[in-house]
Order: sequence, then structure tokens, then C-alpha cells
Amino acid sequence: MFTEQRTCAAIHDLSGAGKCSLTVALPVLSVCGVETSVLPTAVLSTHTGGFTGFTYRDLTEDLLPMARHWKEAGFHFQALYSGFLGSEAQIDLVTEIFQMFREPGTFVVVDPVMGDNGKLYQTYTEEMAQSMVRLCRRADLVVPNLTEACRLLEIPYQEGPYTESFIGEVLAGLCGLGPGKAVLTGVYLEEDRLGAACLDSKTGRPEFFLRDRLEGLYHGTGDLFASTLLGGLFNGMSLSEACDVAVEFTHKTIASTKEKSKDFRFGPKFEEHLPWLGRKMEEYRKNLAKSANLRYNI
Ligand code: PXL
Repeated sequence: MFTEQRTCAAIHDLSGAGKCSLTVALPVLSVCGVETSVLPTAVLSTHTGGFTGFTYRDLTEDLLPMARHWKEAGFHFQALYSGFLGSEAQIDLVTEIFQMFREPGTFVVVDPVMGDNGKLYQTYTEEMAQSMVRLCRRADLVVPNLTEACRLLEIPYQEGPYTESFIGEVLAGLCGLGPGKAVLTGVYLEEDRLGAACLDSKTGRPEFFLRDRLEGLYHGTGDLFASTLLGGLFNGMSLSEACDVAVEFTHKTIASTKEKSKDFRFGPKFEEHLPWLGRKMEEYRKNLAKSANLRYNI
């Protein structure tokens, strides 16, 4: 039984097929015991990564009316979580919605989905990147990959292997934008070990969480990772504990996808690992419930 309410508002697109953004965030946060309300920024038939001919219904005009309705109806959220956003206007609206729902102690997570492998997504403009920097300044935690982090910090993208000191500087730069916590994905210090690194500016030192690299481009794994990380924080994990669990869950999922999927565009095969994730979360939740000082990391 939960000892305290856990509520989150997730603002991402809804790609009907191909498993990313909301179709990943919702099941992951639910198995982590987080009640999640969703604000879909657009409805697509599939994600845009590798499919052609997809439909795209923009919902920019609905965002503020939906948020205002939630406000009037008395919804409160302990965390606000944004991901892929389709236009500069949407990014600015999300900034406004964050302001609308921010209360003392609200935890704001921004996954600044902008690109991968050194390239911004085709839909991304210079203006959108600028707006994304402004949105990140309002966050408590940002979860970019290296492509996105370099763009946010306006430094040239470089291929790995990276040095610990370079990753440390990038993480410190991200925290320097405003968030107290930053997690970087796509980190590797040697070719065959890949994962994430995190920095909590309160505790200081960057930490690394790496697993054996599984070759291939796996869509939706960034969303899976960020959602798991947030789920962990909701259940009392420290940033590094949540990062470790998120890397492990993502790695398990990629292994299943590599083994069982004929076409990686169809998304990560995470479902079979949800019970594992649920058990991990429960372990931490039980410890939290037992401890005299209930301590949530949100
Ligand atoms: O997983 C990121 C993402 C989210 N939403 C849409 C996308 C992508 C990545 O390509 O196309 C619509």
C-alpha cells in the first residue's frame, strides 16, 4: 500500500504504434506505482524515426485548455514530465503549463528530445532548440543524450569513447543551466560498455552506470530510460540508484528487442520486464514505508 500519493503529469506526443513517448511513459510509470495524467501534444500513427507516411494531428491548441481544465478540477502533481515536443509554440506552452502546476516541492523533469547520433531530428529548428534551453532552465532534472546535451550547451558534438572528465564537464554544464540534477545517456568510456552518467549538484561527483553494449539503433529507449528514472525517484531511490535501475531495465529491454524483434522501428520489447521493474520499485517502496522519516526524492 502506498503511504503517500504519487502523481505525475506527462506531456509528450502519443505515437499510436512504434512504442515511444506516452505509450512507454504510461506503462512504466504505472508499474512504478505513479498515477499519471497525460497531456498528448500530438497524435501520430507512428513515431517519425524510420517510418514514412505517418499521420500527425497537432494538438497545440488543446494544451492550455486541457491544462486549465485540470487546474479548475483540482488536480495536483508531484512531478511534471515533458518529452518530445513538436514546435517552438509547444515548448513555450509547456513552460507555461509548468508554471501553472508548480507548487512548493513539485519536481520538474525535462527530457529534451531533439536528436541522436550527432544530428537533430529533421523537424527541429534553431528556434525550437533555443526554446528547449529555456524549458531546461526551469527543470529540476534534465535527461538528454549526448547529442542533445551538446546542443543545449552549444558545444560541438563529439563521438566517444569519452573521458570521465569530459562527461563530468557536460553534466556540470547542464546543472549550470539551472537543474540541480542531470543524467546523460549514450555515455561510453570504452567501445564495448555503454550506459548513462549522472550528477546531483548537491552531492557533487559524476557517477557512471555502464553495461555491455548491444549493437543497433533502438527507438523509444530514451523515453523508457527517463520514465524509469522518474519512477525510481518517486519510490525513494537516490539519483544514482534510480539511474542504475533505469540502465538495467533499458539494457534488459534492448537485449529482448535484439533477440526477438525483426524490425527495431516497432519499438522496445519492454513488457516482459515490467514485473521485474515493479518488484524493484516495491523493494524501495517497502523500505521507505518502514523508515521513520519518510523520504521521497521527488
Ligand atoms: O522517442 C522519441 C520520439 C518521440 N516521439 C516521436 C518521435 C521520437 C523519435 O523519433 O518521432 C514522434
